[in-house]
This record gives sequence, C-alpha cells and structure tokens, in this order.
Amino acid sequence: MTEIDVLVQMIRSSQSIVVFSGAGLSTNSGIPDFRSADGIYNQKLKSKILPEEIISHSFFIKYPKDFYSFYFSKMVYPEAKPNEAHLFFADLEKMGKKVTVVTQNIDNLHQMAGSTNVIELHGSVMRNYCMKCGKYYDLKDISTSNVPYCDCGGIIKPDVVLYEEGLKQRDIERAIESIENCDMLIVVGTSLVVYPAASFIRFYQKNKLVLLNKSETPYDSMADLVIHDDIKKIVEEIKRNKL
Ligand code: CNA
Repeated sequence: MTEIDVLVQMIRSSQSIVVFSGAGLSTNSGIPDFRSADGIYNQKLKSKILPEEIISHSFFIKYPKDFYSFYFSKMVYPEAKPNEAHLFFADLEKMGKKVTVVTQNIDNLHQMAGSTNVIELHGSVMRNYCMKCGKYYDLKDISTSNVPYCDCGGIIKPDVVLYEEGLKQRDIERAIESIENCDMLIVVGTSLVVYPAASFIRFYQKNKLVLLNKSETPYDSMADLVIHDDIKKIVEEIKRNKL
C-alpha cells in the first residue's frame, strides 16, 4: 500500500473529518505563506522592521499608515481564487462526510470553494470594523490605498487576529470540540509553530491524524501518516486513486 492508498482508505472509513489548514494551502492560489523560502518572512522588505512587529496590535495602533501599507500589499489578495485543494476539501462534504474546516487562513478561500462549516481562528481580511462605533465594513467597501476611516471618524481595523491579540473564545471552543470529536484530522499546509492554534491538534486522540505539508513540522512524530509534498500533487494522486 502506498501512502496515498492509506490516506484514501482513512478518508473512506471516516464519517466526520476536521481539516486543520494553514497558509501553505493557499500558496497555489498565489498567496505567499509566512515561512516558506519565498514566504513573507523571507522576502526583502523595504523597511527594516520585522513583519511580526508590523502585524502586531501595538504597531497598528501607533503606526496605522505603515501597518496598512504592509497589510494591503502583502496580506490581502482580493483576486485570489480557491485552488484544487480547497475544492477537494469542500467536495468531501458533497460525498456525505461531516467536514469542519479549522483554518488559520484569513483569505476566505475555503468558503469560496464551497466549504460550509469553517472556523476562522485568525479572522478574515473580508471583514473590517470601526474601532469607535463598531460599524461593519466589507473589504470592497474600504479604501485599500489609505488608512480606512469610518463615517464617524474612527479608524477601521481588519477582523484579523494580530500578534498580541487573543483568539475569540467561541472559535477556540468550537475548534477544540470538533477536533476532539472527529474520526479523522487532516492537518494541511501549516508549519504548526503559531500558538495557540497549533496546540489544538493535541485534542485529537484517535488514530487517523494525517499531516500533509511540504516541510517537516514539530508534530510529525505524533501523526499516524505524514506526507511531505505539495498539496496539489497529493490531491491529484488522491483523485487518481478514485476517492
Ligand atoms: P506558515 O508558517 O507560513 O507555514 C506554511 C507551511 O505550508 C510551511 O511549512 C510550508 O512548507 C507549507 N507549504 C507551503 N506551500 C505548500 C504547498 N503548496 N503544499 C504543501 N505545503 C505547503 O503558515 P501557517 O499557516 O502555519 O502560520 C500561521 C499564520 C500564517 C496564520 O496566522 C495566518 O493568518 C498566516 N497567513 C495566512 C495566509 C492566508 O490566509 N492565505 C497567508 C500568509 C500567512
């Protein structure tokens, strides 16, 4: 049996599946991740300030102009479309599986692909709020060339979890509950170094933990199956195996 045969067998025998995804799932949609060689953290940036510092809460409050200039040029991709991997995970629902997507991504591509049950641990670039009056703004409703301000004069903040900010309690609870109770956990396209998100996979205690990632992760030794490859190739091979 090949690794792909084992993976297909695991999917076939699972009724409820959690897909725990990260930025690597969207690189084939043209959105760079953080930690790959050509990821955002390894790009030559104009400023000497580290990306981790720019996308922090205190930096946003102190230097909104610099924050937004980095954010809109490096983190927001309104033209991006779901790729074959997003579509594959959405199609599992059409096969009658109960699928919960727990994602660290902020790009909305799982939903665009058709997944109906998505927990966005780190929020979404699509949603934005005025920090003064709370008014909601869609991405298309805000200026992406300047600091966006509300009609009331308040500054608009993306509904994205920045460094120094906590995750929403409700999202944490839903993510842990779905991971604890699923038959199979597929972890895909994530370096598993961002906490607390990465720690949630420890709540899975059964024997179908699968890690699909180009590079090694700190959780590889915990998994029942690890495939280090491009998710595009993995999905193509799964389809060849006629799942
Ligand atoms: P990361 O730390 O950049 O890790 C991505 C992982 O994906 C790496 O280990 C890569 O080896 C792997 N990878 C890259 N491309 C592929 C591929 N085609 N097939 C298989 N594996 C691949 O990103 P994480 O998601 O682990 O880190 C969490 C951060 C990244 C979250 O806070 C996100 O909000 C943030 N982020 C999100 C996006 C997005 O929404 N698309 C983009 C960039 C960063």
